[in-house]
Amino acid sequence: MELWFSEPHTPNVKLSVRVDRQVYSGESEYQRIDVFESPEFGRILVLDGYVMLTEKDEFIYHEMIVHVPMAVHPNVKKVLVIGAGDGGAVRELTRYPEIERIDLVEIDEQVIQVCMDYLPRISGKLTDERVFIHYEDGLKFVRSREDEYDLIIVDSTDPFGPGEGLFTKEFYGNCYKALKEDGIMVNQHESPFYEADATACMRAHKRIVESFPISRVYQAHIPTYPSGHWLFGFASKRYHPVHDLDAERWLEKGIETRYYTPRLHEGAFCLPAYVEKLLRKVEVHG
Ligand code: AG3
Repeated sequence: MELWFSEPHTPNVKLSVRVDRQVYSGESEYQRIDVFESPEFGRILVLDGYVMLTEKDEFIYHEMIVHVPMAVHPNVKKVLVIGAGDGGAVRELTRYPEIERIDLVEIDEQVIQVCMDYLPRISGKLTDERVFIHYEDGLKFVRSREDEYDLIIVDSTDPFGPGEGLFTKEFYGNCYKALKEDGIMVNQHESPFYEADATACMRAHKRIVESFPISRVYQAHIPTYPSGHWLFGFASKRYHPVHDLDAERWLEKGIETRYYTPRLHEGAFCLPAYVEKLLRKVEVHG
């Protein structure tokens, strides 16, 4: 008997991955949570039917969402991570000894529990003593913060369901306020390729451009996400993502990576013409 997990990427396209077994299935207060074991991608975390990560390609996403801002900002001490109950972004952050405190805000306690139980290679650093977990809505959490963080990482789900509020103008404005005067916000920015994703992408970009003086988009290749072509947003009050990249300083830290390099960092901000055009549309016409 063959078992397959499928995620529809559009009404006409789906990604199917052969699975050996379903390791976990449950319904939390917020969403359905599934974990599968697969021969090609290892364990797969699925929320409400959407692939959040697989053991095989999660390093690409987590390295790109963390090391890009870390190689730009010269002095990150306090970080806020929103969403990302799987702990992947936190794992990459804990590799920097200079970081003193990481606040992780995840609305769904059950996601953290399931990842601790079934995805230890990803969630393993959630127990680091610098990590403080808050089971709260990220939207509400940032409302009351001011001038507090050097870096905010928004590692949300897609812009529907529990993650919807993390794509609003109000949320980005509050992130701006919660950042110190030279703070950086990085967010997962959806894919530019299929129409519905591209619309979400443009909407998010428009709101970020309106909230931050510096706002650029960068890309990575993530095989299990829709189209495999994924974007991230880099928004900042002072630092430019490429001009202020300090490759030497980052290399001296001796952090071993499998995807990120400072050379790739520069290249990641060079976008395909159709993506530039898409983004320019909302930049110019407000
Ligand atoms: N968060 C973004 C996942 C988006 C994937 N979308 C989809 N499969 N339709 C990933 C969380 C990893 N820490």
